[in-house]
Amino acid sequence: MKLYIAQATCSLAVQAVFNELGLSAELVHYDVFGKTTTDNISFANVNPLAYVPVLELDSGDHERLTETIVIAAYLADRHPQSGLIPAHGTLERVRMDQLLTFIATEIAQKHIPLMRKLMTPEGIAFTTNKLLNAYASLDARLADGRAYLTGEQFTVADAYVWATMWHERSGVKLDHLKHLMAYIARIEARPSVQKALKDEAEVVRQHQEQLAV
Ligand SMILES: N[C@@H](CCC(=O)N[C@@H](CS)C(=O)NCC(=O)O)C(=O)O
Repeated sequence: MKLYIAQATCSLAVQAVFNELGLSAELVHYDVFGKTTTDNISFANVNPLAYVPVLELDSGDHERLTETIVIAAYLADRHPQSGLIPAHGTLERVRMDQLLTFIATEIAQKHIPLMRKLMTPEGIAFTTNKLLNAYASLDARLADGRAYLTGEQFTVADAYVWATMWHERSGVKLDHLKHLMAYIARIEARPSVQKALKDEAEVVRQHQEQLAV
C-alpha cells in the first residue's frame, strides 16, 4: 500500500496506526505548499481535493481511500485483535465513531483556518473558544486517571488527537489542561508515534534532496 502524507499533519495518525499494527506502507510525501510529491505524480490526480492522507490500496484497481478517520478505521478493522477500534455493530463502536467525528470536525478542521491565519479577529476568538471547549472535554474525560480516551487501551482516536495537536501553531493555549498534556506525553512515548515522526522526517528529507537536484 502507498500512503500519501504531508509534514506535521493528520496523516501522522494513519502512520501511527500502521505502526501500531506492525504494518508498513510506502510513504509518499506531498509538499502542501510546493504541490510536489516524492513519486512525481501530480497530486491533483491522486486526490482532486488536494489533501492528505490518501491510502492507495494494493488490490484491484488500486483504489485510493481518503479521510483520516475512514483510513484509520479501515486498517484497524482489518486487525480486530489489535484493540485499536471496537467491532462494528457494538455500542462501543458507535461511541468510537462519535469520538472520531468529534475530533475530525471540532478539533482537526477547526485548527486549519487558525493555523493558516485566514480569520478575522472575531473568527479567531470564536474558533479558539470552540477548540478550548473541545480540548477541555477531552481533559475532563481523562480526569479519572485513565491512560487513553476510552480507557487503558490505545485506540485510533488517541492517534488522531495526538496527530492534530496543532495548538501552538493555532495560538490556542492548552497548558492549563494538565490531564490532556500528560496524556499527550504518554502517547509521544509510544514507539509507534516515535517511528511515525522518524519516518516522516526521512521522507521529507528525501523530498528536499530530490528538489535540490
Ligand atoms: N477531510 C480530510 C481533511 C484532511 C486535511 O485537512 N488534510 C490537510 C492536512 S491535515 C491537508 O492535506 N491540507 C492540504 C491543503 O489544505 O492544501 C480528513 O479528515 O482527512
